[in-house]
Amino acid sequence: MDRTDPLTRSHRAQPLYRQSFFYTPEGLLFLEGNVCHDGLGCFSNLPPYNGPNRPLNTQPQSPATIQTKFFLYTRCNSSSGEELQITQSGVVGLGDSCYDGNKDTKFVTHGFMHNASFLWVQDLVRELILNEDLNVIAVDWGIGAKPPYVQAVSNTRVVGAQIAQLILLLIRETNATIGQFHLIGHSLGAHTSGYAGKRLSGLGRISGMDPSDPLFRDTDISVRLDPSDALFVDVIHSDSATLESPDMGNRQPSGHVDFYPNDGKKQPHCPPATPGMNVCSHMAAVYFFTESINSHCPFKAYPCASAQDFGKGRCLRCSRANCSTMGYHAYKHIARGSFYLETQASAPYCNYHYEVNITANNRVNGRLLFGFNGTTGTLQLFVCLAILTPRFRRSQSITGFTTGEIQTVCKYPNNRKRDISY
Ligand SMILES: [Ca+2]
Repeated sequence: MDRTDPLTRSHRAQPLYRQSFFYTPEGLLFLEGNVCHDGLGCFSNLPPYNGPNRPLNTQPQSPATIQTKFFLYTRCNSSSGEELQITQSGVVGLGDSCYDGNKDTKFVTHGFMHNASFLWVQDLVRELILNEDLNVIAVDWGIGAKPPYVQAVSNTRVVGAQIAQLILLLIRETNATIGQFHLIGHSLGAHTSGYAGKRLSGLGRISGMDPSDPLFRDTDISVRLDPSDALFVDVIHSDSATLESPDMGNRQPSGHVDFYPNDGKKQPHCPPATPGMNVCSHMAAVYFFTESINSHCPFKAYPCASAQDFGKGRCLRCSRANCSTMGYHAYKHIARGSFYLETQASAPYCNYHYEVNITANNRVNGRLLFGFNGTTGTLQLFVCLAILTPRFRRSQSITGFTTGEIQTVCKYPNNRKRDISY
């Protein structure tokens, strides 16, 4: 019979804290100090985990509270996930599962208030398996991802540590190598993937889909997703926050390549939303990434000095060396830096970007009519001209529609050939 004080017994069941408590103006309880969990190490929320850019913070909850689950999907079990459980002796369920260490492994990690049952997770898993014969592990930390946001933010550190722990076990127990692992995360799941990568040397890739902004902006690179977290880090910014508009996604470059579709905010297929509540734009990065996996349309993205310059059509020329493609196939390109592109206002979202270059041979005025025959249809286009003097060149970017990859361009007869060339 345990004769110790019930309060003491209760404390014994808890992780070891160096404790201090305080109440915020919102009435939430926060905890400062250091907490350790078996197999995962200790988590301090001293700087850089708090500071001017992260005024609110708390300790992560325990693995027993977060209850992270890992569900394996492969082509041999594409419709129902097989649960893999981490134990001190190894990965329970691995031997009887379809996991094949000779094949690449992707992790898909959700963000705040989501879980692995969300439709977008299932869609992404399905497209990955359709594209390639590989292992996909959906990470479910839905219990730890519940409000308050500041608690979910902190819990990502434990979930990231658990992902790293599972990867190391898979390497130990199968033929898998660290470079074969690719972590794909949305929102808080992007930073979660960064925490996993920080613990692993030589992780192959992390794809961040609109990494969260609140409590991450301008923090130390050890606190947020950054290029040091994997050999290749690609990031899509779709609801990026600015000083004027405190939205959900982080705008600062966070990868070897950063993509800013539609200037990285206010996606054209989304209805107008209150700043900070644009869930549609925040989710857009997921839909773009998912579509990119098996799409014939490449989501071609262009380097540019600014989104404003790109919007003015000044950056539509590039080569294979300095352009990239947003989404799943970004790793095939050697270009690094920030890239811009536009998408369509409804699914499928991938768009092509066209540019017409006209040189006047004589003094001309009026309008020109072109026809573009593309892989998905034919487009007629009027180009309105102000007065062009000889040898004056004009470029016009064309957005808002697509006709696929241009095959031929024809100029209608009312354009006098001697007047212009294009
Ligand atoms: Ca980092």
